[in-house]
Amino acid sequence: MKFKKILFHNFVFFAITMEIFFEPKVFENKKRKPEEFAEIAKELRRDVIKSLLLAKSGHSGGSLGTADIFAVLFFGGFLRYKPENPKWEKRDRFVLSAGHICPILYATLARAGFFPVAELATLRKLGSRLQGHPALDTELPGIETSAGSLGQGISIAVGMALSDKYLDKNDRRVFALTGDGELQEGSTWEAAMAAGNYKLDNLCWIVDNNDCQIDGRVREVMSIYPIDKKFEAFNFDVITIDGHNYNEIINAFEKFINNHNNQIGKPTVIIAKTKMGFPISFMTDNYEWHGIPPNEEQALRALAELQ
Ligand SMILES: Cc1ncc(C[n+]2csc(CCOP(=O)(O)OP(=O)(O)O)c2C)c(N)n1
Ligand SMILES: [Mg+2]
Repeated sequence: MKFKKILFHNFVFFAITMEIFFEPKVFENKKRKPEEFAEIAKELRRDVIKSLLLAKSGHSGGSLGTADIFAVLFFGGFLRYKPENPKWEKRDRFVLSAGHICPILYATLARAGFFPVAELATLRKLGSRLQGHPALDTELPGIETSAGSLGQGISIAVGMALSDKYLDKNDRRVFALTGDGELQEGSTWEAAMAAGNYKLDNLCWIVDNNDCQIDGRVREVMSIYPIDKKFEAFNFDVITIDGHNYNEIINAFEKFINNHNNQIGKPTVIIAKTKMGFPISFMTDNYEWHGIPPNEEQALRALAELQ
């Protein structure tokens, strides 16, 4: 009986994975109307679901919940990059400090043209460039640093912004995204203190404030609130937004870019209120989706919701 069940299960998985196809569509990085981001974010979310299903492991919740932010940052003309020349010296940098949600970064980089979209099917496979956390040694185009040990990516981002502003004296901007549970890492506050002290107006720190972490609500596990007051105390320009509202995301990035252009002498933090797993009905705002992939049936339901 058990054997039959396993056979059936494998058959269903095989049948479904045969259906999984990544249409090789890429998106331009240009100024867009807010409503244009909906279709891009949907494509990114479909990529996340498909690659996690094929990997049979990985982090669904944060990857889905931040898709709207990724769509605007990479495809709205805010982050400057050239996919055909990933090391272009005038590029801005994006650092995913919350390295565990790399499926959304991989989907974004692929859809921007950094590497073939079909490679998304190799997530977490042995020998793949798409490891479970971003790793520099895989030489995946578009990855600026390894990350995954919480708190480290943001410190690296602060170091990048410091050297850009004071050593190289260039025009580069550094964008970095941390989780909110990640703010429980002491080193994040050391990074914040340094960024504020050194007036890093070339740094845009995005906090994915979903109030969920690996095993509960952030406010219940160990509260990091009030986040805004803490960053204000460290000399940040604080912008709080609904992380699923394209207008608000666009305005926040525009504000940061003005802050940088006007050399306000403060880093910017965007506290993005998001929902883990959004907008999938059975995942939304549920921390149990922090670190698991959908099974076949769940993936099909999710893809149907993303039509
Ligand atoms: C230093 C360190 N400690 C623990 C972990 C394991 N870990 C990975 S993600 C995570 C939860 C982080 O919460 P949050 O930043 O809110 O991310 P979300 O669950 O919202 O995706 C933990 C504890 C880690 N990667 N690094
Ligand atoms: Mg979180």
